[in-house]
Amino acid sequence: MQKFRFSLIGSPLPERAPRWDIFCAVIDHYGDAAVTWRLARQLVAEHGITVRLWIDHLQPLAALCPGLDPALPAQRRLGVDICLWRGDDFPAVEVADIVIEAFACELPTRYVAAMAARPIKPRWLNLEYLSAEDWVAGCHTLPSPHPPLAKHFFFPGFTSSTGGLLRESGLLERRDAFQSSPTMQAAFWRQLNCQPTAQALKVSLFGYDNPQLNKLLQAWSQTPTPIWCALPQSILTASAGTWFGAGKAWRCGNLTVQPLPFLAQDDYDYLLWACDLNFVRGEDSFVRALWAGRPLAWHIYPQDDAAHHAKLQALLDIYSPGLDTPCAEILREFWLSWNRVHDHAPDWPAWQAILPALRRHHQTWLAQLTAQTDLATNLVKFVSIG
Ligand code: TRH
Repeated sequence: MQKFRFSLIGSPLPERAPRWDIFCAVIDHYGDAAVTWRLARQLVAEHGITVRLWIDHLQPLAALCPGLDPALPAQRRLGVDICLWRGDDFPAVEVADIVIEAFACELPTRYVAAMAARPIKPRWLNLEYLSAEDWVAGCHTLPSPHPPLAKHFFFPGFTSSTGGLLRESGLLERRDAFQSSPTMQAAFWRQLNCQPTAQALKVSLFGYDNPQLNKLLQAWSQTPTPIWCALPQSILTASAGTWFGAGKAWRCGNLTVQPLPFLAQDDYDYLLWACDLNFVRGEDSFVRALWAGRPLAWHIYPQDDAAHHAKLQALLDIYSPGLDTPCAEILREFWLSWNRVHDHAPDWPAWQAILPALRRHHQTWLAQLTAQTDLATNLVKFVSIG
């Protein structure tokens, strides 16, 4: 366990262990809760930090962490104090030493006033969304003055000039142990009460509503080799059910789809590790699929102004180098069509043909990412140097 000493603005170092407050406003889906919960757990488990997670909706967190009771406004899980927070009706609590505002959520006025009133001002960071765009490195750790406080931007990212990616210690070793053990994999499938078709390509499918799904299912049903698709609960479950037809088995040609409940966050990792190809979305499932070490198709979080197109392109630009040109083009085309940047049907036969090359490439690329420091450690280092 690594520990750092913290300097607070204009102050001597405190005697006691530092306390962190992480604030999360759930915009939609699971990502905001998923990232802040993952970070909070890692800070407690690996850095010995006392963490309160203030979150304005407990339901998404309860889906990720089944032991959590969404009816309880305050509870402790895995060492993290989880507190329900609603708008500006905020209790008078002692301000933490380090305050993380996730994804530019607005902190309660009363809390900010208490931060400003503290003789020793807390460190205040805005943890931003993940993007591979070039400008991120230039904005990472920039200050934003809020006299008498100072807030700093902290950007996750893919290079050592950014805050890095969430990756808990020992994750890759646990993944390797699982992926090299048929016994562990069989036990996992048993626990989910399902049995992948023998010799099938195993695919997991998680994403946003997507009119391209029907074309993909059609292509999968016509492949010469079997495809077995694990479908944890998402909006795609209903779409796939409609495609198969009410009351019908989820089988067509060489395709079998296995609907699953929404899995606990830690179990979802096992699913990603157990599959040959993962369709993921948003931010956190995408990062977890990277660490799974298997090829992936990413449905990026769609934004009204199509700002996500540039983000998708930026990721392709850093991910593709090293792939030969035809493979890089197939990868790009497939991701663009899955994200409906254009309306061509996803070219499954072309994609399937390059899967072995993609798998090799992914592992090489991942080795570079793995060499970088993880986001939680970078955060702890940043606040420790003042
Ligand atoms: O749910 P999301 O679409 O969240 C989104 C994105 O984070 C987006 O960038 C953000 O702007 C928006 O929220 C507000 O996708 P994401 O980020 O992948 O989060 C899903 C989480 O759910 C992730 O931690 C994986 C987890 N998960 C499970 O725990 N069990 C499951 O069965 C599945 C399918 C996912």
